[in-house]
Amino acid sequence: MDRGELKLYGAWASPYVLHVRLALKLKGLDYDYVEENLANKSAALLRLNPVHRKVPVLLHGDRPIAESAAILEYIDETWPRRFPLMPADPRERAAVRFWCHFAADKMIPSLIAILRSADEAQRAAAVGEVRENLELLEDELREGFFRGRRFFGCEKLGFLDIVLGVDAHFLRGVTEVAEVDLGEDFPSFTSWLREFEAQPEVQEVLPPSDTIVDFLRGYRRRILAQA
Ligand SMILES: N[C@@H](CCC(=O)N[C@@H](CS)C(=O)NCC(=O)O)C(=O)O
Repeated sequence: MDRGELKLYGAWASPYVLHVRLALKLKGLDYDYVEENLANKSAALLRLNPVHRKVPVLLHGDRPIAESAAILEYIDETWPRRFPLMPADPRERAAVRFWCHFAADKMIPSLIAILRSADEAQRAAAVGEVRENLELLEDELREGFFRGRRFFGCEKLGFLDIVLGVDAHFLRGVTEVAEVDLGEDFPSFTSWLREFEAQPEVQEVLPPSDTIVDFLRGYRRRILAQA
């Protein structure tokens, strides 16, 4: 494929953009990358994603695709033989989509709530939500549809590993910034996350924890200053 064919509009600290970058890395696809300033978005981004005006947007030739989950599915369906991301079985595909919605609708909002918490009561409520979410994931890994697997994608990373793994990498950063100690309460989740983070493609794509922590500290400082 011609390198000029794929162009990704992103922001380096966006988990949604990192989902796409990791999928492209696992697929072995080259692409041009445009770093957006989200405080002053380019005319190109506004034209390519007029509905949400957000990153990521993937441009394939002259076709823009927005929304990270839709982009991941597009990449997987366009290059199905390179490192398949979605399972073949419909029941398993449904489970993957279910937990991707869980990540977007419950996991990420609970992390943002911790970063935005302005007093101890808000912080405790947000930490409680994160704990509840982790308990659900822990149960899923131990007893649910994906039990007994090394990764959600079995022996190799799959669609759900990408989404939950990147988000969980940010969760680590959030717990450090907010000084939340999760202790040893989620052993299956913790060992899955460790294996995910040890994969060479993940290490190449994800910013180091320190960099994420600095970014999240800055984000929290700005939010609290506006309150
Ligand atoms: N549901 C979208 C969420 C994308 C998103 O929230 N992107 C953020 C960066 S993390 C963004 O572009 N924010 C800019 C804005 O809200 O104006 C997806 O999965 O792609």
